[in-house]
Amino acid sequence: MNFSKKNHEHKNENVINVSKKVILSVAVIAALGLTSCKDETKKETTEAKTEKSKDMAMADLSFGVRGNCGMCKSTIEKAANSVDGVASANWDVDKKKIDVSFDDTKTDAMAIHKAIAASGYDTDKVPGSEDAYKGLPGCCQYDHEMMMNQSGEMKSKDHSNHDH
Ligand SMILES: [Cu+2]
Repeated sequence: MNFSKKNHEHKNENVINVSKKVILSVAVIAALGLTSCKDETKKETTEAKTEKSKDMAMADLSFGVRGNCGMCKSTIEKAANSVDGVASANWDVDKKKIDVSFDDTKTDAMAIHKAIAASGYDTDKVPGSEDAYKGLPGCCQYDHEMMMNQSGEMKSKDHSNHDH
């Protein structure tokens, strides 16, 4: 009979549809599994890299940078950290001095001086960009004559204010 044949065909179609769905979900699961595996591999690689960079020769550098306040500190440190290869940067508001630790296979001292100067701050080697300085908040527009790279001792030995 025609009717029953049609019904049978319909059933077959359903079976095909179901198996398609099964294949699809298996493929999705497999893909998900692959992705998560990849993610784990990526993580491991990053961790290995971090460990490697610890073993690499890191150079430590300290130099004078003028500035006034906590906002200056974040601008200066952000500028230093933006240099590829810089691992850490810490500017001391009292001493007007920055301590930078960097990978000397990736960058050098001058690149760090220049990055800080570009953000508007004088270093003891590179004068700060005037345009960037003008854009700094008023409280951050430090005195260009300010002493930098001071230690407590240097401060007390400073005779620059005396007339001889
Ligand atoms: Cu400031």
